[in-house]
Amino acid sequence: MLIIHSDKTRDRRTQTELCGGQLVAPFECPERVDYIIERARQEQLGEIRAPQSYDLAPVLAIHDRDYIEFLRGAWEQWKTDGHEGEAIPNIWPSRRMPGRHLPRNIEARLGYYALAGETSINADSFTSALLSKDIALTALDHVLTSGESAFALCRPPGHHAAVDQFGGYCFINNVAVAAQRARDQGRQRVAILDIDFHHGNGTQDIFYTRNDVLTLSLHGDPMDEFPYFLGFAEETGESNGTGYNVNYPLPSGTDYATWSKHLEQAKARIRDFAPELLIIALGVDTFENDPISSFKLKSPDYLDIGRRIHELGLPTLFVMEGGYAVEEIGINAVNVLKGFDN
Ligand code: Q9C
Ligand code: ZN
Repeated sequence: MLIIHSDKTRDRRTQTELCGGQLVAPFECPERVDYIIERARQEQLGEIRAPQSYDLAPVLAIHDRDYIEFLRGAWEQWKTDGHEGEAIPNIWPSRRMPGRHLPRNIEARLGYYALAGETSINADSFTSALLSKDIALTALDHVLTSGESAFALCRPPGHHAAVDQFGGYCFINNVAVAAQRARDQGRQRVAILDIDFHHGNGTQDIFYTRNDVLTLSLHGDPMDEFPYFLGFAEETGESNGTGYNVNYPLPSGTDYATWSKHLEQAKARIRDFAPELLIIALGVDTFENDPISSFKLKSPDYLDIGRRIHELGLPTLFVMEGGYAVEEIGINAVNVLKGFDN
C-alpha cells in the first residue's frame, strides 16, 4: 500500500496540553509518526512518498474562511497581546452566553473557535494543519486515479475539527476535506468509517444534513468519554441526511469480540449505501494500553480489522487519526494496513 508521509510533520511540537489541572507534555507528539513510519519500513508495507501541495480551495469547501483566517493569525495575535506561553482558550460561548459576536480579544477568539481546551496553539500549528491536509489529499488523489488504496500518515489528526472549531488535537478535518474533494471529482457516494476511540464529532457535524456522504463512528460512549456532547446513537442525521449518520457508542472496557460485532453492523450499512470510495478515520487509541482511552483491543486484533475492512472490496483511503500508546502505535496502525493488504 502506498504511504504518504512527510518528515515535516515533526515540526509541530507543542510544549503544553492542559490535563488534570496541569500543563503536561502533549499526548499528540511527533514520535507517533516516527514509530509508524519505522514499522511501515520494517514490514515493507509499500512505497513511501512525499505529499504534494494543495491550495486552500479543498479546505474552504468544508471549513469557514473566517475560522481558517483565525488559525492563520492566532499565534501572532496571542504574542502581540503579550502572552508568554502557548495559546490556550479559557472562556467559551455557553448556554447563557451564546456568543453572537466574534470578539476582538484573542483569548475570547480562542474560545469562540475552540471546542475544548487541551489543544495548545503555537507558531507551527497552522502550517502543520495545512501539511496534514496535503498528506490526506495526495493519498486521496492516488486512490482516485489508480483505484488502489493508500495510507495518509496525517499529523495533526482531524476528525474532531468542525466547520469552524478546533480541539481534540485537530484543526482541519482531513477526512472531511478528502471526502468533499472526492465528491467534487465526481464520486457520487462516499462513506467515512471512523474507528478512532473517540467520536468523530467534526465529521458527523460537517455532513449531518447530507445523503451523499455516509458517516459512521464506533467510539467510547460520550456519557463517559471525549467529546462528551456528541456521538449518541439517536443522532442519525437531519433533513436530507436523515439516516446517513450512524453512531455506535460502546462502554468502557469493550473488547474485540464486542467491537468487531459493531464493525460488522457498520459494514452492512456501508454495503447498503454502495459507496464508490471508503475513507477510514484510522485511530488506534482503541488499544488496551492507550493512556487516554478505555477499550481493550490487542495488537493482533488490528490485523483482523484490516482484513474485515478489505472484505468490503472498496477503494479505500486510510487517514491517520489518534493513538497515544506511542511505543505500540506503529505495530497497531501498520497491522490494520497489513491485514487489509493480505
Ligand atoms: N487528559 C484524537 O484521538 N482529551 N483526539 C484528552 C487527556 C482529548 C483525542 C484528555 C482527547 C482528544 C484525535
Ligand atoms: Zn481518538
